[in-house]
Amino acid sequence: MKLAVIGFGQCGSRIADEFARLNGRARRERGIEIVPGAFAVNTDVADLSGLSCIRSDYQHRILIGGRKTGGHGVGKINEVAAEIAKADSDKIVDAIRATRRFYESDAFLLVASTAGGTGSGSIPVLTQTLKQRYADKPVYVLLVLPFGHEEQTEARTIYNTATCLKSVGPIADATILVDNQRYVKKDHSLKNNITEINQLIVAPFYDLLCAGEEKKVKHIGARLLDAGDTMQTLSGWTVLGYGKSQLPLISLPFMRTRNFREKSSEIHKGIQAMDGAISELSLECNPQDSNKALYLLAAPAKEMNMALVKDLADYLKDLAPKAIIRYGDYPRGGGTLTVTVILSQLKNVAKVKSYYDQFPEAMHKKRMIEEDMEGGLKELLDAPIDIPTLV
Ligand SMILES: Nc1nc2c(ncn2[C@@H]2O[C@H](COP(=O)(O)OP(=O)(O)OP(=O)(O)O)[C@@H](O)[C@H]2O)c(=O)[nH]1
Ligand SMILES: [Mg+2]
Repeated sequence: MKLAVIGFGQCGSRIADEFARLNGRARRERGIEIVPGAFAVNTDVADLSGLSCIRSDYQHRILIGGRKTGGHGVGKINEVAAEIAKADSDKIVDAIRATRRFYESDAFLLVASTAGGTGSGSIPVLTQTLKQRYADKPVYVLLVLPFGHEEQTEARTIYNTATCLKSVGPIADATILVDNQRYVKKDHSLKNNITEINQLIVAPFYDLLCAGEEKKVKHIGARLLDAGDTMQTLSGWTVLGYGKSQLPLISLPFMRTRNFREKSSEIHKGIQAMDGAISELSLECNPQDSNKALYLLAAPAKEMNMALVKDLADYLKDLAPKAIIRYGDYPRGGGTLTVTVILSQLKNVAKVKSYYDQFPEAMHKKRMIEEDMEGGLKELLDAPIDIPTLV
């Protein structure tokens, strides 16, 4: 499956940059293309300059609202970003359309954080615009939810998140939710953490996108998972998971024989990777709430067989009994066995509901801050009468 990835705001652009890097890896390692176009859209010119893999021309790094913001961002006010995106949506679509390889993509993936201003305000507008202009290309959205401490300290966090979720949810073909807080590792500085978090966010896409694009027979699975399967699964609120098992040395090509014990360890490794994927989901949720699910098993060919693929399907069925389950295998090189899981069409997402529940209080706080600022400004303007003015 090939994606046109468009990042909005700083977080979205950095993750789109990570997708561009993933495409480079797919080209190098597997000789295939998975992201024929990666784009960054921002109101902040400095953030656009900080990217490394997205091409640096104006058609791939798209500055919007330049006249209104002077290239300095919208300072978390997502209503302003939405206005700017409405005014500049033609500019964005024209830039993307004009790029050489855009037409190869099967679907759009739009990415932004929900807590900032630019990303959370512009992503709903462009989701709608792209849905209207490209009836045959699904528009998927990946939204990054804020860290716990941001919810407590910044009044705009809940306001922006709730308005963004409400605006995107009903119009996107699927909304993939990623919770920053789930990726926090205490022993890193925030800068390193963010880069590492972004790599973890895109990791589940690698095998998933590559599997259907393979051209070499030895890399085509007995049960091939292609773009159609993924598109049939992605719908509504969605989470992703990715689990990995290190394979024993026996998997090296010169050690081919194995006994029944090693065979049972093969199943164990598969279950272990599936457990890893489920416990590391991009957002905490109950798998029982999903109506559509998918998993992809990727490992060297001799580490997989249809019995293992089927066992894992049964295992996922136990976890998500109501879901229609699609699955496939992807024989590839390397010393690991990985399982990628998508749980989609979730009918209940506690975290989304908690943002909606907190909204009235966030709205109240936002008003208080605005009134406070207006009051303070007025007090400053009401200078004592005996001070002379110069104009
Ligand atoms: N995972 C991840 N989160 C990020 C990254 N950069 C920022 N964030 C999170 O995104 C939110 C802030 O949004 P940004 O994307 O920086 O804001 P923006 O869309 O550029 O909007 P403004 O700067 O307000 O115009 C916070 O919750 C940050 O923790 C990133 O590279 N990766
Ligand atoms: Mg910004």
